[in-house]
Amino acid sequence: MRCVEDALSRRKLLTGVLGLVGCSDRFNSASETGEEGTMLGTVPFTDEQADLEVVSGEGLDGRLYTDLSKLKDDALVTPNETFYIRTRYPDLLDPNAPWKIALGGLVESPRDLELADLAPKVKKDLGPFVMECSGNGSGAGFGMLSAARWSGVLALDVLSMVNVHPSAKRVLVSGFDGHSKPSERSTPGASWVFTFDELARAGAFLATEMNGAPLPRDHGFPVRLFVPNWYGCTCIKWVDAITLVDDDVPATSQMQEFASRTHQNGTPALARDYLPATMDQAAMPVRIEKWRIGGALVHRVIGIMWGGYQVTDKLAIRFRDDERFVPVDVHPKQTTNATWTLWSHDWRPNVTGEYAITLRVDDPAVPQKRLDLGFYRRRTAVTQTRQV
Ligand SMILES: Nc1nc2c(c(=O)[nH]1)N[C@H]1C(S)=C(S)[C@@H](COP(=O)(O)O)O[C@H]1N2
Ligand SMILES: [Mo]
Repeated sequence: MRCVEDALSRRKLLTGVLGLVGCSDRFNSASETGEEGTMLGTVPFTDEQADLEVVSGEGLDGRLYTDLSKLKDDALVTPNETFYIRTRYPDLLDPNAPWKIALGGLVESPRDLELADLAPKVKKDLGPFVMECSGNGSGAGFGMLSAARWSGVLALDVLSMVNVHPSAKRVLVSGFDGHSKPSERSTPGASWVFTFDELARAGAFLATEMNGAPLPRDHGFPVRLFVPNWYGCTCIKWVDAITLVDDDVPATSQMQEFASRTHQNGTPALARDYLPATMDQAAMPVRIEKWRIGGALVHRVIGIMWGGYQVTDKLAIRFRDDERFVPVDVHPKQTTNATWTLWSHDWRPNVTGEYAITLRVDDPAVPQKRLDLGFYRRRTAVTQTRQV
């Protein structure tokens, strides 16, 4: 790492004055070379006009988009107030009624679980985990993506509270979706079917707390499902039923609605024909800073990588489709796929004009469906090159 090798001694000298530590501050303010530059401002992405961090709409059309440009290495958890929202608290829910989850289907004796039954099994601080809406996109400033620390009860611990019949092969998790206003875009009735193995492998849990506070209403109060590394559409909010089912159950309306966004082969009729709605390795830029460093202009592109099934050090970037991909600088190294990791890249374009920023992982062994599709491409206009 250039930063460590060349700049550490100089940085040490500066540390006392500027309060900088190592070079992880690169995502915040200091220059990569250790030579102090001046940040001149930020450059916007082209054609992205989403209103960020304001709640809009109601019920199934309720939204809030997280402002990812604020991500910094000391601010990698999204506060509850600005965590993205897809579907707001159903107005037909009574927040004061005692909560019950009907645990039934192919079990010996069905029962209603109360919050008091779950409380002793809550595991604190299971996170941080990212969650992304499978319908994320430029219309939302790509802000249907956030990370939080979660507490909750592992799904397998919930299932161990009943005797499961041997014919039970899958688990249907359903949430309340009573909205008095019909939606303009979405189908009500949130539910998803999982195998035991999928729940176990993902470490799925019924979340009761988010960032150390009770779940906010819009995020599923009092109980939601969280499936680490699966798309948000599987993370059912206001969970009110868990039903053990056999291998022939139909796909739910939610699974069908989200089939293309979770990259299924068509829209299968049966739950067992769905692929896990997991997130392949993904990455995108979230902020472009303009710096003057030693008389030269540098566009510092800051971004995130998330999703994926194994850590990688092969993330690469290009700015035009006819360019070669060059490695980006991930520091500190990616150590987990559970939450996002920051990267940065100092870019010195020679000509002004429009650029399309594309990332990919230079490793054929790493599944990256959405990167292959150019799903997270963001464009920017360069109005100034080299000299300042
Ligand atoms: N009951 C219910 N649960 C739901 C939904 C819904 O409409 N109703 N939307 C799903 C979708 S598509 C996403 S992306 C996540 C969003 O969770 P969040 O609003 O807490 O970010 O919730 C999921 N759980
Ligand atoms: Mo979603």
